Amino acid sequence: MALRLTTAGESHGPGLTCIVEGLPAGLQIRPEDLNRDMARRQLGHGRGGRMKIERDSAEATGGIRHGRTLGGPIALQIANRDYANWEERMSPWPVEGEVEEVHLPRPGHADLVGTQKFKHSDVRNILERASARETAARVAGGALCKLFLGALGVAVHSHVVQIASVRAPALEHALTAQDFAQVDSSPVRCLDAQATKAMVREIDELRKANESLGGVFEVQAFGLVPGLGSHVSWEQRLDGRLAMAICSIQAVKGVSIGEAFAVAGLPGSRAHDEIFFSTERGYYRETNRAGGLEGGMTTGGPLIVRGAMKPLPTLTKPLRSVDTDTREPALALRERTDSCTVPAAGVVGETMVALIVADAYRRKFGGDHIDDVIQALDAYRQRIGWRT
Ligand code: EPS
Repeated sequence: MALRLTTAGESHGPGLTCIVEGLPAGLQIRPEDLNRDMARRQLGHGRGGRMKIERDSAEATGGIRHGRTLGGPIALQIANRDYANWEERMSPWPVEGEVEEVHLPRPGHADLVGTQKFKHSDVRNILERASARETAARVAGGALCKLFLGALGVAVHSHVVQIASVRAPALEHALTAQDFAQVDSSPVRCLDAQATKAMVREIDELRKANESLGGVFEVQAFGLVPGLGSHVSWEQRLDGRLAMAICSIQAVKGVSIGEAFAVAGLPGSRAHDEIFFSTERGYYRETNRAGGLEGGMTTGGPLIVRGAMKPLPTLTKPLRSVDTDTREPALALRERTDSCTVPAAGVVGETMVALIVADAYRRKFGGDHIDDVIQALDAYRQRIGWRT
């Protein structure tokens, strides 16, 4: 049994849809559980004018009855409020008037390659779907995955560790789920107060200079059972599945798991997590350099995944490009845009980690009703003597 999340919709079209297939029946869902994460995704210093227009909320149109999942595909709809300003340009059906085409691809965006591949002359046919607006639909579906994981004792959180040249200081202790309680009150979703101030300053300064900013977010999942994922074949290794999911987020170009890039430079004796056993704790480790994964399987320690985001490719002072109609040199499309979305990308990262981990629980424990899943999980925990 696998879990699937599919989205449809364009940034300025009528709306977005998310379909999640593979969740068990009997899971309790409240509208506020979906909308909390959707609102969190809209926060963050550095967003542009669009976020003043949208107030994202998901309407369930299938798979949920009286607040419980039925076991079939779940459909969620998110309206684009901005569609009111784009009705003619983005109408699904032919319109009377002339709609101007976009012919100025932005370096770093899907624009040019997308038009070549899909035989479109209008760049808008590509940029509308490539837009990170699509992540609103992912987050709605991801909230369902988080609710499923919550019923199994798993919590997924995120924080920002770098924006442009500003890095949050390395933490002296391992984080727990409680450490994330206040993270959304930082305007950049950073756990360090000093770094928050420096990051806000960096965004303001670079935005004034017509620049966009990238950065790094970290997602951690707590309460996992050991043995999710598998070493037996490449596509079941959880490291690989997580890397793909994080790299699928718009503008993410790099992923690391645990202390990946740091341990690459260390001798083996300082790179791994030694194993201990006590009758009270069972098997345990005192470090978590592996980020909670060994051999493509969860160890039971916190899962730690980072995503590195490039600066957004829509620039208010555009880069050089070519007019695809005339093939003459031209400046790239200049559009309303965000200058920094790393804080929002962290929330999307939570979604993607929740999806991959929830899928791993579905594959391992099956079950048509949530009670069946809990029963199978309890039996496994007992078999391996897992106490945490
Ligand atoms: C985006 C450009 C901006 C962002 C958008 C992603 O939209 P607009 O072109 O309407 O100003 O605000 O993100 C969202 C709308 C969202 O909900 O996150 C892009 O080109 O990727």
